[in-house]
Order: sequence, then C-alpha cells, then structure tokens
Amino acid sequence: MKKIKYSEITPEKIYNNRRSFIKSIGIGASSVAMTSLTFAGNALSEEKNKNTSYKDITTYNNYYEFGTSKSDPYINSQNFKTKPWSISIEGEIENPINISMEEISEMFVSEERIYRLRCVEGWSMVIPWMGFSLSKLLSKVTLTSKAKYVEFESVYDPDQMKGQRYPVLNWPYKEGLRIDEALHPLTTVVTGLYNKKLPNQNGAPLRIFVPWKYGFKSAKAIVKIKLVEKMPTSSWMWASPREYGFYSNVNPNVDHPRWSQATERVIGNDIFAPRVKTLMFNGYEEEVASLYTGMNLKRYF
Ligand SMILES: Nc1nc2c(c(=O)[nH]1)N[C@H]1C(S)=C(S)[C@@H](COP(=O)(O)O)O[C@H]1N2
Ligand SMILES: [Mo]
Repeated sequence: MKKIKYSEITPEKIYNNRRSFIKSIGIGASSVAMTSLTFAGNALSEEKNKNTSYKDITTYNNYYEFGTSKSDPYINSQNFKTKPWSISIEGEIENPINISMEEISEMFVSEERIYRLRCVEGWSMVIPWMGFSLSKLLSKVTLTSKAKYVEFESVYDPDQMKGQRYPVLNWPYKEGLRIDEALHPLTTVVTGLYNKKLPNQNGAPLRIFVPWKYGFKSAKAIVKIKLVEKMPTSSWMWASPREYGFYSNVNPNVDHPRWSQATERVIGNDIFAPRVKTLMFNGYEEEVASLYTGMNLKRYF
C-alpha cells in the first residue's frame, strides 16, 4: 500500500515576490449588502488577476480521492456518478434535513463569484465560481445553542474513488469552520464554474469554497453538514497537526513549518514569471478580519 509522506508535499521553489490585488466580483448578487461586499477589495485588473483558464482550473487539481498528482482528478473522475445526490444537515439543529440536488437548485439562485483560490502548497488561481452563500442553506435549519462549529463531510465511495483505497487521509475527507465563519456571506456553496455545471474534478455536484482560507478548507463533493459543539478535527489536522491548523487562514506572516507562505505562483503564468505576494486573508481582509479580532493568528493558525 502506498502511503504518501507529508514531507513529499512541498511547494514550488520561491523565486520572487511581486503582486497585486484581488479580483472578487459578484455578479447578480441578490442584496445590496452582498454587492458591496463582493466588490470590496476589488482594486486590480492586472495580468495576474485575470481569470485562470478553464483548462488549468479543470486539469490542475487537488482531490486525493482520485489520486495525489495534479492531473489525477481530471483523468480519474470523469465517470464519477453524481446523480442521485443529496446532502444531510444534522447535529445541533431542531430539524435535521436531507436535501436533494434538485431541491437545492430550485431553492437557491447561483451567481457568479470570482474568487482567488490559494493552495497551502504555494500556488493560486482566480476562478469564476457559480454558487450562493452557505448562510442561505443554513437558514433552512434552526440551530440549537450548542451549534458552535460546522463540520463538512465529503463522499466516501472507494469503489468509485480509488484514492480512498489507500490511507493517505482518514477518509471521508472532513473539514470544519467556526459557526460565524460558516455564516459569513463569502463562504460559498459552489455549484459550477465558468457558467457551467461543476466538473467532477472540481468537486461536483457540490463543494464548499472559503475565499480567505487555504484551498484544503474547501471540501469537495460534500454529503453531510453537521452542526457540532466542539471544534471538529479536519482530515489535514489529523494527518499533520503541526502543519495544518483548524483555522488555516491565508496569512503571509505565518509560515508553514516547512516553507514560507509569503508569496505564491499564479497558475497559467509562464513558469519563469515572478511569484506574487500573498495578501492577508487572501485579499479579503476588509471583509473578514473582524472575525478574528483579538486572536493570536500565529497560535490559531
Ligand atoms: N474532498 C476533497 N476536497 C478537497 C481536496 C481533496 O483532496 N478532497 N483538496 C483540497 C485542496 S488541497 C485544494 S487546493 C482544493 C483544490 O480545488 P480545485 O481542484 O477545485 O482547484 O480542493 C480542496 N478540497
Ligand atoms: Mo491545497
């Protein structure tokens, strides 16, 4: 059995640092508050902030259920069955529900949300997602007073996902957020990208996207959302607690124990193009910094 070592997961070498701003434009946002929120921190339009190509977004992926190399998810996920699909919402709520994809697309309007994905490995992409705020989905359930955290669970199906036949992570893939992070309007339920339905390799039929956190916080192919009282242990915390904390906010001032997080390589750029500076909270500081007032972000990494 192949067990990959975490020391094999390394970022590309750091060349240089130059950088710019973040493009976060929400089109068709349903409220004024949302519109100003998605337009905030939008000061850019340089080359490196242009949308990553559809090809790069859909062929350079991390999705260990389908293999650990970047090309594996595209190659191995094409026949993955995403129908029928439903999500259960359970735990510390008055009214557990199970909601099908059909119901989800009827109940929630997906809008375009162009957000940067910053992987903990040191690369980034700008992706025109389609989706809606997780808070809208969570408004369908009544939280109990013990609902302090949200745990996301990805699908477990080793027959279809050959990566799950190896103990690379403690399957199923799990992630979590504090309840206020989960209810923040930037926290998105993703249903598509580039105005098309979500490709399997990007987490079809439904994945989470949290723009100010490292990419691994954004679980793909989710089947369960569980409200819990205690901080959940995510798959990456379980794999290497020293390297991957619960919060995992993008923070250029807090290095990964084995590499700097100060810069990133923009996918799609020439390989000799300079790296760009990573921004605090991935460029969404204005929107989310208040969630962490008074917290020591080196300790709560
Ligand atoms: N279920 C699941 N979700 C996952 C992963 C995974 O291996 N399994 N990889 C994470 C990581 S490390 C990143 S960077 C992003 C990549 O998303 P993308 O392939 O859509 O760009 O998905 C995240 N979500
Ligand atoms: Mo990642």
